[in-house]
Amino acid sequence: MKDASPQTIYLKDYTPFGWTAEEVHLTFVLAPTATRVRSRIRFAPNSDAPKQDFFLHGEQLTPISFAIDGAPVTPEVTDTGLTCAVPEGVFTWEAEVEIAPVENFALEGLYMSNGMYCTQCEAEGFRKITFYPDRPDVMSVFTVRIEGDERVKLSNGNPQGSGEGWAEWHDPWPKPAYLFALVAGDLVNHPGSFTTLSGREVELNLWVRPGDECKCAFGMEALKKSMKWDEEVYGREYDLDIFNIVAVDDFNMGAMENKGLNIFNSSAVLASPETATDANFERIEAIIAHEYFHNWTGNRITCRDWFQLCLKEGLTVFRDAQFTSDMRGEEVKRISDVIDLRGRQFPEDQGPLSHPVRPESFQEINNFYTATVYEKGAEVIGMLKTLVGDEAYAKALDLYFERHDGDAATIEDWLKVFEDATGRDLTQFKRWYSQAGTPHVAVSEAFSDGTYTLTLRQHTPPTPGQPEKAPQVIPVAVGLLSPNGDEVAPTTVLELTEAEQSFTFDGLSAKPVPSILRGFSAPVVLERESSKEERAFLLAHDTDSFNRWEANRDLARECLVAMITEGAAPDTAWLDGLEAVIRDSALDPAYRALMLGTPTQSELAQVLHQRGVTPDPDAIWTATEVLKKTRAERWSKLLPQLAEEAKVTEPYQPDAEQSGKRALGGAVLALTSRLDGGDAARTQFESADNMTLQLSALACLVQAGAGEDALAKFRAQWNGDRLVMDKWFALQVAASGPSETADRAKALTEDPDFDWKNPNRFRAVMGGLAMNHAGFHRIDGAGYRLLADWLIRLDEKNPQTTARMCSAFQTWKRYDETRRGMMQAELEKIAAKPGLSRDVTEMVTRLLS
Ligand code: 0A1
Ligand code: ZN
Repeated sequence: MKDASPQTIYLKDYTPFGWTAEEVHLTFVLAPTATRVRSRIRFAPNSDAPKQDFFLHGEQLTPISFAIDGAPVTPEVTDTGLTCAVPEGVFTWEAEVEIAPVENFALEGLYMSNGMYCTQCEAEGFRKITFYPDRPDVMSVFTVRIEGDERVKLSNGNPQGSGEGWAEWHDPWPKPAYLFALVAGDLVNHPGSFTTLSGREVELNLWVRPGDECKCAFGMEALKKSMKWDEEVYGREYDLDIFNIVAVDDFNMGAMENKGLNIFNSSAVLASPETATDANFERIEAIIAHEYFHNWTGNRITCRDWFQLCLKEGLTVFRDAQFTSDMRGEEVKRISDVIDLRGRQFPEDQGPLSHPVRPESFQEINNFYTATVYEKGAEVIGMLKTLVGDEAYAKALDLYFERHDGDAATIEDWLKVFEDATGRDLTQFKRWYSQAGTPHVAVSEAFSDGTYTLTLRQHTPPTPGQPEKAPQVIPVAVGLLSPNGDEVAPTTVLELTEAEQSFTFDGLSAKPVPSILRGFSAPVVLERESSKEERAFLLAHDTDSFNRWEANRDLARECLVAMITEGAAPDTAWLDGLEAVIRDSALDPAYRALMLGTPTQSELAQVLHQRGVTPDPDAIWTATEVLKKTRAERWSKLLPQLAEEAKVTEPYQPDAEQSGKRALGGAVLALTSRLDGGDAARTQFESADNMTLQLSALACLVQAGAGEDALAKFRAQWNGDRLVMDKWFALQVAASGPSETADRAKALTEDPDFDWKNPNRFRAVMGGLAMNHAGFHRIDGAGYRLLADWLIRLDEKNPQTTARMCSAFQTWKRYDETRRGMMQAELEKIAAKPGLSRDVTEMVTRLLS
């Protein structure tokens, strides 16, 4: 597995492939240990490319035979591919190879999950299936024949014929190899259909293992809603006769947008009220939309090379966020996305793994499916839309689809479309793609003679390989409120382009209160000295619901920081201000639930670090606990009232309205459990008829140290359900107290159901450990050791999932000497492991740099 000297690949070195692949014919003769793959490809010289040797990627393939124009040839085969002498003009390449899907635990290429064959080819998995120019700019029309006894045999495109033991598929749309897919197994389907805007009937199928049929209805509806939304909002119609989705249990990521044959981690598609939570339903709806939207942003227009990954991912995340906003409410979606961005992308951007939205070099592309490429990539598109306006955005997108349909495009192409559609020069804006790091925007203000002046200063701290940063274009949405709470200046977008710039507002009768960065108009850290009173004022009066929430978050953060660093008591003035909001039954329960959330412990660690204070995980945990207890006691009368308001009397629906109520109810129950030792939670656990209520009650019981019998009951009830059992594993680690987290996690790894080769199960325990801040950072290093030992073990089977989980150590440098030393030692231990994969080698090298 070890690559002796992993190679670094650079964006600047891009050269096109010397041939085009005119058409591709593949035949699979399936067998678990000896699948035969025959390929027949017509290659033609590519006049746009420099002269080069004919090289095809190929890894872990057993060659059987090769021929060119029907005559056998003997290429030179290495660990990474082959070279071969080829004729001058057009020629037909044929190869036969053998692979062993049942031995493939990396879950890349063709592998088996519960006896079913499936593939994962993004980013570079196709080279584990056959020899091929496995790069996204080589697009071809694929015809696929599958031979095997499995009842269901699927590939991309439209079915072309089938008979006893075989099936053929033809995909008329040229595509890169990373979008190839094959599935074969004894699956059952949940059917549906969709009529497109132009009246074409599309057959829809959701394929699952027998027994999972009852978990399909929601996913199917989500698919139909996505298809309709993309027609209505982006004018994009589906382009094949059939759309298949398959659920598999063993999958490294959430899902994959293979043309006409999306493959999903079963956790990202299967749901029923009894087995999935509201959050699961919402995630499923978003992922189904995301994969479907890729059909245009990713498949019809793909990426020239993997450096352009954000071209498809940033845009598709942006589109799926728009979809969720439309389905479930804009304000709640925006707040949730910002919480997620700060929780995952900010730490990445502020540590050793920081990289630009469009990286310029990599060793293993799988390591760049990151929050920066995805979520910051989506933020960049949001800023572009804010800067040019909605109409111009729509015009630019139309032009993008018109100009680049069928292309493997670049970020330059994308920005050019906006320049051409709007006449705007985006040279400076492009820095968002090339400069890593989170910009900080400092605010100062002045008021005289009715003129209010806001001065904004931007500064981006250095990141690996980028010591100096140039100013970026930052859209700062600002509104002004008068001291009595009226809005005296509605939201305007200030364009900060210089290192320092002032903006004035005239004709004001009194010094206003500014509401800055409304809707989180840019992914930056806002630095502003403002009084508690002013924040409390915004919490009570801001007309921008995001900033109203943000004011509360700021107050919560300041309160906790004061408790941690000065031993201060909780800020009761803030708690009273918050109480007024929580009591306001005119406000959406989901919004009120978000208001009840507090900054996570890792977010607090980040804030302290930014202020030059070494975070102490135990002190952070204690302060968070004290605050929760204080709130519970202070609001003891209010809680039953809120619980009543949060009750849902209608039959379960995972819609925004009911989910919002249950979210509020869950937050209230968590506080109530601090007072009653878990009595209310036990009642809810016993009577729950849906997973949202059952699981939130169980979490409260475990958290209160009273969950053992409930855990046993839960296990007995759900033993046969893999997805629910993942929750059972995850919750115990996530909800345990800091002193016992690592021991819990260790004990769970000894459980007979800890199937560590299954990424969902591995993540349930090890991800739970890494996310339990104080538990992971236990001062004796037990958390670090346990995780590192398991990462070393998993790497032998599944480098991709291992490498992703190494990011648990990405903040190691911010802690005290003892913890820092222990984390460094664990990272060095991983790095020293003989035979370490290229994926993990790159991650630990970057982490240690
Ligand atoms: N393109 C998919 C995610 C994905 C990426 C890589 C994978 O394997 C390395 C698998 C899936 C998406 O954005 O949904
Ligand atoms: Zn995607």
